[in-house]
Amino acid sequence: MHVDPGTDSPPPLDAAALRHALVEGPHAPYTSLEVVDEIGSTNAEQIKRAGLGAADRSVLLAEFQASGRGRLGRSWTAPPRTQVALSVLLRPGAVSPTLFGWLPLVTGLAVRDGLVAAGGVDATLKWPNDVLVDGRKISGILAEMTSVPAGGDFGVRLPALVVGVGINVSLTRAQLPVPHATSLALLGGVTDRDAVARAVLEALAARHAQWRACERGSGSSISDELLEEYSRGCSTLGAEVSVELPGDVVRTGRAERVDRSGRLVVVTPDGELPVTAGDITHIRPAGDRWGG
Ligand code: BT5
Repeated sequence: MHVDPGTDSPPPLDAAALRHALVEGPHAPYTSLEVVDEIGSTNAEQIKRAGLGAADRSVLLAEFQASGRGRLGRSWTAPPRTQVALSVLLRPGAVSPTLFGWLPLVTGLAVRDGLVAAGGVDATLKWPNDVLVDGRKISGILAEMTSVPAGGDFGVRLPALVVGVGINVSLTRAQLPVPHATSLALLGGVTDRDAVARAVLEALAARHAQWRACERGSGSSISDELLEEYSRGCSTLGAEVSVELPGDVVRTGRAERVDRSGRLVVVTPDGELPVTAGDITHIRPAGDRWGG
């Protein structure tokens, strides 16, 4: 499907300026950055490229995705040039599986950092990694893992991780795919997509470097610093939540903390329930922080 952005659509991303800021220069955080007009899914493409030998820390942005992916087979949609849609390929070498579980959370924290720094909005995290403003979803994240040949003669494979981020920038109310979504434009925030993309990619680079450093610093476990910073930004903590577990089981309780494995620990009438995967609904906020 080809979708014409139309004459009154927002301007295209400035790929050369983004490359200049993020790829060129001795301390640039990324190894390559490409902007394509249209693609099925930036995540799917980066997984394919990982198998073809694409480098660690390469970035792909798309002006439009015809089949953007959400979690659990759901879809992610937005009209051309209305969002920042990107995927970063990470080839971190041998990182412990305990740390893999944290990648989506650390990515959410980075997107929140970037939106607070440059988006002009007060964003919070809904566990594990939805980014919300005023309880509405402004950004979704999908982290996927594949494995690629390590090189050499032994058939060894190493993990490659693709981190996909979609941020709603200029969508109007009529363009929102679901009523519980929002966009920077609707919130009176910054609608310069180059500025938003740059800030979010800088924040991702910083948080992913902090995440990689955990392997050396705290023995394959998330650092206290990242755990505390994630917890501070997470509006799920302290809220009354309803947890939809696999198999259509629903439990309610108070979200108390995120543990070292990245699980959400919910206190229910039957005791503590550590949640690994599951959809969370915020029923009642913690204090005055409302998180949707
Ligand atoms: C997510 O899934 O939120 C992950 C979205 C990741 C999208 C990025 S874009 C770049 C990269 N390439 C990809 O192909 N994907 C990534 P989940 O939590 O399952 O939420 C999906 C649900 O969010 C859908 O079922 C809709 O209800 C809703 N949704 C779809 N489009 C949305 C949008 N633009 N804004 C807010 N909500 C949306």
